Amino acid sequence: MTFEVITIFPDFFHSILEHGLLKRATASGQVTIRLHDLREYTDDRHHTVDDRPFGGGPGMVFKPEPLFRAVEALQGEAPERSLRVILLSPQGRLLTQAVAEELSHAERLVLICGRYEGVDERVTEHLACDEISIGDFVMSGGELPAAVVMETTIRLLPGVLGNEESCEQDSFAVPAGSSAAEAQGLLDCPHYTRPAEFRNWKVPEVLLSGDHEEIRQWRHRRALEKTWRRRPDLLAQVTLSEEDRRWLESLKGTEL
Ligand code: 9D3
Repeated sequence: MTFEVITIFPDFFHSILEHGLLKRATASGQVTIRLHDLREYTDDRHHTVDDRPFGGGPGMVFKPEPLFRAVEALQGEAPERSLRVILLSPQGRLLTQAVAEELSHAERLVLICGRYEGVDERVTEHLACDEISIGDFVMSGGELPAAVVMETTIRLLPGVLGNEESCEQDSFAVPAGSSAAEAQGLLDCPHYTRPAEFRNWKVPEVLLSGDHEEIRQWRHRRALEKTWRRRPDLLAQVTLSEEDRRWLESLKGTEL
C-alpha cells in the first residue's frame, strides 16, 4: 500500500515515520509513505501556495493549481495504479474504524493536508474523491489528521501487527492488538498489573483468583458498564445478550 502525502510541511512527518508501527510497516516494505512538498508544484519565484479569498474575509486559501499539478504528476508516474485522493478537512466525513477499514483496501492513497482557512472548493469538488475529518475540534492543518489516518489504516493491514494467521471468517477471532471488548464495539475493561496493592488501592480480587470464567465475566461486565456510562451511543450498535441486558438493568439508578 502506498500513501502519497501532499503538504507544505514534509519535515513534520519525519519523526512519526521513524517510530513504532509506521516505522515497522515501512521498513518491512508492506507500506510506502512518500512525502511531497506542495511548494515544488508551484511555478512562481516565491513558491506561492495560497492566496486571498474571493469575496473578502480573513485568512488565506490554498490555490488550486499546485494541488492539481501535484496529484496529476503522481498519477502520471504510475497511470496503471489507480489513485484515491483524500482531502483532510474539518468538513469531511468523520474518521471511524469502519472508514479506516474501507481505506485499508486501497492500493494507493493521496492525502492532501490543508492549512490556513481552507482549500479552494474546486479541489474538493474535482480533485478529491473523499474528504475526511478526524473529529469535531479545530486543528491548524491536515498534517496531524493525515498521520492519524495513516496510523489507523496501516494497523489494519494483514501482517503489520503480526496477525497474518488470524482469519476473517472466524467471527470470534480478535484481531491482534485489540481486546475482546473492542472487537464487540465496547469500550475496554479496566486493566491492572503488579503490585496487587498500591498506596492502599487494591486490584479487584477476581483478577487474582485464577478463575478464568469469573474473570471473563467480570471483564465483560466492566466493559458493558463503562460503555453504558460513558458512550451510550456505542451501546446502541451492540447486540446484547439477555444476561447483558439484566446486568445493565441492575446498574440503572447507580449513575455516578
Ligand atoms: C478556525 C478556522 N475555521 C473556521 C473559519 C475553519 C478551519 C479551517 C482549517 C478550521 C480548521 C482548519 C484546519 N484543519 C484541518 O485542516 C483539518 C482538521 C481539523 O481541524 N479538525 C479535525 N479534522 C481535520 S482534518 C483537517
